Amino acid sequence: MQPNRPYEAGYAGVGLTYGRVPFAIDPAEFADADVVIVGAPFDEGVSFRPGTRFGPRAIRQAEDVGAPAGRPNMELGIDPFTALRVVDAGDVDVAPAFLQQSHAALRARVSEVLAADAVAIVLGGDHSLSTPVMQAIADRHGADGYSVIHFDTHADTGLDDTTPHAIPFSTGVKEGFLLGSNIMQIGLRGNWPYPHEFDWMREQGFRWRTMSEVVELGIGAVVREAIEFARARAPRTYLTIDIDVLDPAFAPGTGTAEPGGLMTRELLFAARAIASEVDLCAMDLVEVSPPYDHANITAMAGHRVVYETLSGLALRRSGRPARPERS
Ligand SMILES: [Mn+2]
Repeated sequence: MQPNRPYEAGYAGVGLTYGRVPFAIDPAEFADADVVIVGAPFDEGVSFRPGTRFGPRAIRQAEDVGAPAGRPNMELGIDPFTALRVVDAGDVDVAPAFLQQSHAALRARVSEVLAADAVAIVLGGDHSLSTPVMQAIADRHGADGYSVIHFDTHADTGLDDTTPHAIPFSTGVKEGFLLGSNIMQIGLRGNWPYPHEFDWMREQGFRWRTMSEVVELGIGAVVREAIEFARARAPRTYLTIDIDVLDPAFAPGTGTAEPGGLMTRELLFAARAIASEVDLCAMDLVEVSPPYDHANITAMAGHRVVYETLSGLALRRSGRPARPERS
């Protein structure tokens, strides 16, 4: 089902699927899909400012291209919407104020996508959604069957079990659906995690690059390191991107902004490079909070991070080298 006219201006129409791809809510329709987009509009897991329940809709509506205009990726020379069959399954059936029930719905939905051998791309929603996403991946491939590349200001490895969006990666290790030695985190800054939490992360084998290390080494070197790390640890990779890894100048619309982060162009490069060089099983883009956004800056960044991920995935599936448009 296609929610728009065959040809429609970028500002017209309901435009409620990501990139105006076909809507496919029945899991039977996932069978021939390469990628299934899933919205997870809940924010009961946050520690500070809620609002990410409005994220999936804002990211989808950040589209500014008509349908079905071509969207060839200038840096790769491939159009992901032509090279891949991408469908949008809409949002999971969330239960207001019942985070566990919303998590269960997302775990079930991602399991259906993985069972169809498609890549799940989840639009958040707060970062607690990584818990059901990783549970679904581990259900299918085992805890040792996947690695994680995680972009974030915060490590989300809280040890007090109180705030759901601050603990998915510690919970995963404690409950056995994530191996601590299989995760690399990029962009950490600010004051948290605290030293005792970093000690725990070291003990579990976590790897990370702080924002200062990214500045010193360069985003290219850090992304290369992450790709090699992920490929060495497991046959497939889960890419999870908290939009607050961006500087608030580039992503003001988020709940726990922290100055001193990545530029949007660096994150777009990273998503494109990683998706073109690892075998992704799932990806998510979390913590876009439209009530704090200005001029759709953050929603647009989230939309484009997903687009670059799709582009990299399309290139990898094509089996050919990139053909960037150069003079
Ligand atoms: Mn996070």
